[in-house]
Amino acid sequence: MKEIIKNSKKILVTSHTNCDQDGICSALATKLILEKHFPNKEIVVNIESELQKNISFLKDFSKIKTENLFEKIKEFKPETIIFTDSSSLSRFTSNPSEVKEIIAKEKIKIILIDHHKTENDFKVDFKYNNLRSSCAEETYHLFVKEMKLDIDVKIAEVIMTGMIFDTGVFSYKNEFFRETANVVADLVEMGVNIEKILSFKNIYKKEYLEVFTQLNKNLTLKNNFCYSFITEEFLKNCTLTADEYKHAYQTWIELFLKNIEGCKWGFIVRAEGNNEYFASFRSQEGAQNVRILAQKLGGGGHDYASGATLQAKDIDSVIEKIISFIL
Ligand SMILES: [Mn+2]
Repeated sequence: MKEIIKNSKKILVTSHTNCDQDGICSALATKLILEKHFPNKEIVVNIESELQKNISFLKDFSKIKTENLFEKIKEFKPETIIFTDSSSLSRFTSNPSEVKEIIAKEKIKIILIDHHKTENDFKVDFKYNNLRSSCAEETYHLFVKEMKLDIDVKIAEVIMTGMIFDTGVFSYKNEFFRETANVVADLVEMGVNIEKILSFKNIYKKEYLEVFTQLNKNLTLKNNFCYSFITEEFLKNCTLTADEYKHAYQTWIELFLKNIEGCKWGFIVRAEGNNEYFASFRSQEGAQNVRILAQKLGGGGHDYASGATLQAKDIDSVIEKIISFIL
């Protein structure tokens, strides 16, 4: 790894499309650490994706490029490309075959830093993956613990942000929790303020409350589950962008859908336009396998978080159909 870096003047760091905070943070941390220790190298982060704006407070976030990856490689001519947070090439670009070709033709060295279980589907020269709970945490172990490259509080903040987002604020199951906790302790000791990061994570536009109101108003409680819906009419008058709208109803789902007293699971149906509806299901562990339910409706997902797209004449008939599968 050190040899590859030493022998490269130009390094391109990238992460996956539809990029989440951990993808952005692992790429950004990689760039910042290398820049700090190899100041004579030219290092660029380019992610072929829209970027999550709620982490724009991080150092050098505004320097991240979002161009087509293949075009960027042609223009920048890197000797090394570092991929983070995914192991399949088609997740990094809409032109995977062209990217593969130019890598082979220009003999570009490839470094992969990931934490997912999937095997890489493209040739790499160095791979770092210990199945940790976030890719940001992998970058900490690789660069700080193994390569002994020290970091400052700004870089520590980038790493902590990736960790916070990918672990559901340290609530998801984590086989290496003690390791994760040790990294958190290191970063806090360096001066990272967790409360500050959370204040950016939990920021809502005023209009989100209208989505909440719609879902609160339409909430129906049954024996042990609940459901709600967002009508076509509401969607038509909604001024939020598609991303904001999604963030709004997802926030409501996270806060309430399986957490209403007496209701351990539930679903919401939302109109998507053109007689299309989407149903999201959530359940507390052990209450209801909502994957099976979603599969019956032509969808899928996990045992306790799933979804399905349905065609129907109106929202009432969608809800009726779902309830007929439950009872
Ligand atoms: Mn990740």
